[in-house]
Amino acid sequence: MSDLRKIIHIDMDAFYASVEQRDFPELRGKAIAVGGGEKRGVTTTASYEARKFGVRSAMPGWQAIKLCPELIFVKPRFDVYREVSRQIRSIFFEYTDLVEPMALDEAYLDVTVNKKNMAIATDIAKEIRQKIYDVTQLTASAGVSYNKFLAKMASGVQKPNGLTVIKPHQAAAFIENLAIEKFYGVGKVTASKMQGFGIHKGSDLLKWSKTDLVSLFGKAGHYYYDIARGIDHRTVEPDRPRKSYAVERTLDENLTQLNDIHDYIDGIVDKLYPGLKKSQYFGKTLTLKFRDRHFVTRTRSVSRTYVLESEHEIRALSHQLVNENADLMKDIRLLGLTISNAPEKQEGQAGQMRLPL
Ligand code: TTP
Ligand code: MG
Repeated sequence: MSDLRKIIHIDMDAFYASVEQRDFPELRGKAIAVGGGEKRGVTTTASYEARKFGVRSAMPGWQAIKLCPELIFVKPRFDVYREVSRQIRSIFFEYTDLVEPMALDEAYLDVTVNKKNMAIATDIAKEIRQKIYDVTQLTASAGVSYNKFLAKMASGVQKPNGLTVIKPHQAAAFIENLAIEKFYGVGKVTASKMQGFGIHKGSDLLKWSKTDLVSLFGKAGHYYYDIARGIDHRTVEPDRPRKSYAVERTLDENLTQLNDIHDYIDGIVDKLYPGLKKSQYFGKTLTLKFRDRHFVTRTRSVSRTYVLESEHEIRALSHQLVNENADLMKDIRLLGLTISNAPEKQEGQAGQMRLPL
């Protein structure tokens, strides 16, 4: 038994553009760009037909049409992309709960241990690609390897509609020949700086000591040193659904007066409520936490049958909890409020592009 992990990286092909070509058959086989338009705005992505002309993500519309005069601009439909994203994620969860979404169309899966007890990660990747196609009529590319960096690099090798495996004994050769600007985590600026030092591909990066890389690139130097050797210990971090949202404060001096405690609670609600809105987390239970000078910590809760969404109501219930426990409110040195008990199926925010460092 080896203790190597089995990581899969999945990335949909020309995601927004493929969805548009799926839903509007007249766009199939055509060079299309989603977003922007000829006069203004930028391209979010382009169909592979358009990429042949050099049209790319983040390219201004005027430039795209210059490269490809027959280009068709299509307006994005984010609701549809989000729906597809949900569909593919539920396929991932059939295999493992260790799913780390990186974008709507992209995720890492750790299938070392998986719900189907499948021994071969490549077989899982094959099945997932097939299921994605069956359910969405869209293609995805997959990379399989023993860490995130290599799985990510692998998924790009045979795009579109490809599956690439990098086995441990293949990693060194793969990295040695990989162009430095293709390394995940090496941005444009870093790549050109590296090229200035004669680092054009993995084999060049391999010659540099950790000390030198850190002195040139700061903390990121550790990462560059490791990935040149195929080392990446980052774990697959699932988006765990939030269980509660809390704000608490330790007080500078103990509060003895009930109205001071009420004032302080107002301040905590002022913090809590915007936080709930920002994280889009609302629940049915409000909990007051307080600690006295003997370090005895107590909690008192109140629940409603409905989700507490009104700031006014949360504030009123907070004061009510203080009043109901007025006899315990002596020499208070910590106060906190927590909202919990959200209805099921509240979705975790779908992580934005996260940098590896
Ligand atoms: P990507 O996976 O980077 O690109 P892609 O799926 O279009 O093409 P491929 O993976 O085959 O190379 O991004 C996924 C979607 O995110 C993409 O379809 C549109 C959107 N996107 C932007 O809105 N702006 C950008 O700059 C990029 C790169 C992507
Ligand atoms: Mg993609």
